[in-house]
Amino acid sequence: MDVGTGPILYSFRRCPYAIRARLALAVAGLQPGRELELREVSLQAKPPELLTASAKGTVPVLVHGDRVIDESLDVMRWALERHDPQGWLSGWSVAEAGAMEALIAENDGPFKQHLDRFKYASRFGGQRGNDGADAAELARQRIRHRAEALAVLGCWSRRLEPGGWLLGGRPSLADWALLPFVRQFRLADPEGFDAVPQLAPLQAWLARFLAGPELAAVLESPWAERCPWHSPSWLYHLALRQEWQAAKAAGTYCRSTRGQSLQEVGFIHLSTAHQLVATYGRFYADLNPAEVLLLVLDPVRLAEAGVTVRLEPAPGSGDLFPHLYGPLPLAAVLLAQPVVPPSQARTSLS
Ligand SMILES: N[C@@H](CCC(=O)N[C@@H](CS)C(=O)NCC(=O)O)C(=O)O
Repeated sequence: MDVGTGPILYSFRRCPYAIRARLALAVAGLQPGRELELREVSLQAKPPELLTASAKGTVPVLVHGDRVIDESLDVMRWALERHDPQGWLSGWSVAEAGAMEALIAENDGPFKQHLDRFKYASRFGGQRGNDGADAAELARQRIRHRAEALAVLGCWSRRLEPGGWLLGGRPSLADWALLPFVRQFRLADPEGFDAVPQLAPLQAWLARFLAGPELAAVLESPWAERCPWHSPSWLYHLALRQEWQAAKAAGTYCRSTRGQSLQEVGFIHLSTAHQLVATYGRFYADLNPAEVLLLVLDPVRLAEAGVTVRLEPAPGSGDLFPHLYGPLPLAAVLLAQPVVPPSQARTSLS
């Protein structure tokens, strides 16, 4: 299978749903850059390609030919149906398969609800404010959701005792599907989690996962590029951090490229996704990468703001580059993210 014709996975490094999908794809032997194209996205600016594939806009999404799989469990099953060398899905009795389904439903339903309301209490707190009454109510809700989540974890912990895995002596789909969420629960309050004596079997189960090669593999490159994928539907501009900050304060960005203004040049230099590596290498590679930002621009918003983009030849290059005639409308900037130099990013700037 070639990348380009093979499956594409839209993913987000930290997302527990995406982590479990990547765990299954990895065990099935589908590696990014070889059997699969990995597109790390930003949840703040989802690329049009992802939203066209699946309008609900969640990750992970796997696209293979005409097929779109936009639920993490379905991605896991799709991968394991191709190759399940460790028997995550196969070799279980009907009753065990039923128990697996029930555990996953409990995780994705009530446990995830309590986890979110414990971890992100303020997002779910309704009316927010600085007044003490609201803060006290939020704190009470947080404690309640933690207790409810711990009750679910207690049940799972008791299941682990006979063999160390949720269904006994070997890991199943349920273990791999739940582990990223229990990891997330612990991350919200590691000391608190580690201090619950009734959870000893679950703590050991999680610790083995945290120390194991499977999780490390899918949190590292190439499985988990930190830099979002560059969409061919977007345009890009490399900016100096200081100049971008000044522009935001002033409400207008008028730099053309490094050391030159819009007024001097007549347009702002932009790049397409495939031109970024070369543009960075030619003009910014000698700078501290922390001083360079990659601005992600939405051409639709540029057009709505009434500015013109023309594709024009750049001197010394056979390529046509997008040139923006007028100040950059700040509303068209979807993201301003620290640049990741190609040497650190593998595929991320290409
Ligand atoms: N049921 C979906 C849930 C996926 C999900 O909610 N992913 C989160 C990230 S962890 C997401 O994409 N949220 C959309 C957003 O934040 O805009 C699945 O299992 O794939």
